[in-house]
Amino acid sequence: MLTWPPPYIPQLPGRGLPVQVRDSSTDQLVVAAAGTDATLYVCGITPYDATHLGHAATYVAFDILGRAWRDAGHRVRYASNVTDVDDPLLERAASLGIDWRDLAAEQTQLYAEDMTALAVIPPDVYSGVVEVIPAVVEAVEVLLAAGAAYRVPTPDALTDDGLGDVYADLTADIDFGAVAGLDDDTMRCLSAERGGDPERAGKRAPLDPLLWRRERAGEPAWDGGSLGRGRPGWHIECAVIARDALGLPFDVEGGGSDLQFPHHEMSTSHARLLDQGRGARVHLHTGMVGLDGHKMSKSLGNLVLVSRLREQGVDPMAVRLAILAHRYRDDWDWTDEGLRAAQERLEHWRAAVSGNGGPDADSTLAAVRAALADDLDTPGALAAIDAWADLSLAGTPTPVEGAPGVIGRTLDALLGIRL
Ligand code: 5CA
Ligand code: ZN
Repeated sequence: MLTWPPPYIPQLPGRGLPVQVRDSSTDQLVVAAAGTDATLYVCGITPYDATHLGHAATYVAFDILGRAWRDAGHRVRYASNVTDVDDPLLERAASLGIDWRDLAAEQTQLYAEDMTALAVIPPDVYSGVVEVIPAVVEAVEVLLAAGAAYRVPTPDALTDDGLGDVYADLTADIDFGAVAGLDDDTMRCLSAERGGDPERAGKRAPLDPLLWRRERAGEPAWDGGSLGRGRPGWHIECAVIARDALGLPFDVEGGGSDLQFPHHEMSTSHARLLDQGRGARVHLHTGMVGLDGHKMSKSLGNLVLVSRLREQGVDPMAVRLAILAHRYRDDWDWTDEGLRAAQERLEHWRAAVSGNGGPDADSTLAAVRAALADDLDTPGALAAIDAWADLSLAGTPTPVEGAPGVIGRTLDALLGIRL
């Protein structure tokens, strides 16, 4: 799948610190990348109702991780997906009376434009599910052959040839549950809420996730080799795309906190069984962005879209800055007030860097680096820039030539804010 153009990233003097993040599975601070190569998989959009502020906040958060990694000297490899065939997309296209492919293509394009405007560095590997169906089929065949998956009869399938849908048998994975650490009742509730089918008859256990769905009337389907025509389940898609793009184990698997269970629990379990090893070393989840106290979500329809704000003439850098004013792992509400504050901050910073000289920038750069290395503390980074800007506007007695340029490049390279 085509990505969007990468933003220019200016060079900074010196080097960033090793980046620590709080692993959402263990709640421990850990160094996010194990070696020189830093590998990241972030779950991409299901292309409808894109790109709302919740999506944007999640991708901006992981963009900050990628920038901090680069600054610390890592070679970053970033992979992401587009869930371009799945039940919610098909249902939305049906309710709009349009072809699901047209809806997916149009929304994926809009997402790319929004990401470009928000200066998000594009993934190195960017795959639609539709592009990786043969690899998914092969993976499901491997799990079946290993006894880690089983078939469930499908009397309602287009062709009742006895092959059935395929489900993962979670008892095959002794580490299942390690990603989210939830009890059974909670897992069952969340599974029902978030795309699972705990009530489906014929499964060995309620939580077992779908790997391959046989063709049903009116649904798209692809050649599935020995599985029969059908389409992939949700979690196996990310397991396969991440494995093929990054190898296993990779450093960080990320997304919003709504993905920790079941999606990342299941995709990590699939990855473990596919390669008898590990999925991601670290799981990282962003908080949920809400509006008026409710999670912003496609199903509730309480969305603020980046594209709508852009149409209204809002500076995308102000949108990005409004996001960065929050800790990535907190839940928070999008408000007009927050956007206004970001616009004012941007104006303040623009005025502060407009001179030739200013307060020494070295300690500010160091403070921004320290904040980002400390679990991506963007509010701390913004506070360091605020302090510099206040000094600059107050008029420093010993201005350093070129200091505003260093601050401008710091903002651009580390925070993705172009003044
Ligand atoms: N395609 C799947 C992942 S494989 C999916 O969850 N798509 S999505 O379009 O629903 O969400 C895209 C990303 O935005 C996910 O990482 C999701 O966790 C995140 N996200 C969704 N809603 C919010 C929200 N209100 N606040 C923060 N992040 C959100
Ligand atoms: Zn995913």
